[in-house]
Amino acid sequence: MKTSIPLVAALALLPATFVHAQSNKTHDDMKTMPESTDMTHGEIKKIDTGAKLVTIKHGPLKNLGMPGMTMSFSVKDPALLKQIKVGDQVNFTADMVNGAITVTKLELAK
Ligand SMILES: [Cu+2]
Repeated sequence: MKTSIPLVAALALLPATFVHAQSNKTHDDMKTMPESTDMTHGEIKKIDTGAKLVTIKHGPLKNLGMPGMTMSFSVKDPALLKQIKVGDQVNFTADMVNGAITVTKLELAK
């Protein structure tokens, strides 16, 4: 009767598996970083509606590995530019779209 050997082996693994599952619970803090609210603060410096460009003095853009600076961005939706004016404080997200760093989401900071 060698069929009992695999059963014993399986039982021996159980305690280790249980401890591992418990230790994973300490990683719950990862849930406190929702991507949707990961916006960067900036100040509008220049708007070029024709070229669909906006110059923003911005804080660090973590997803692009970029430190804070003043630079121009393409805009995905030119309608965004009608909602802002030079000097506005904004929160925005930017991403690489077709090789150009592009503002993908923008809202006025309150
Ligand atoms: Cu930049």
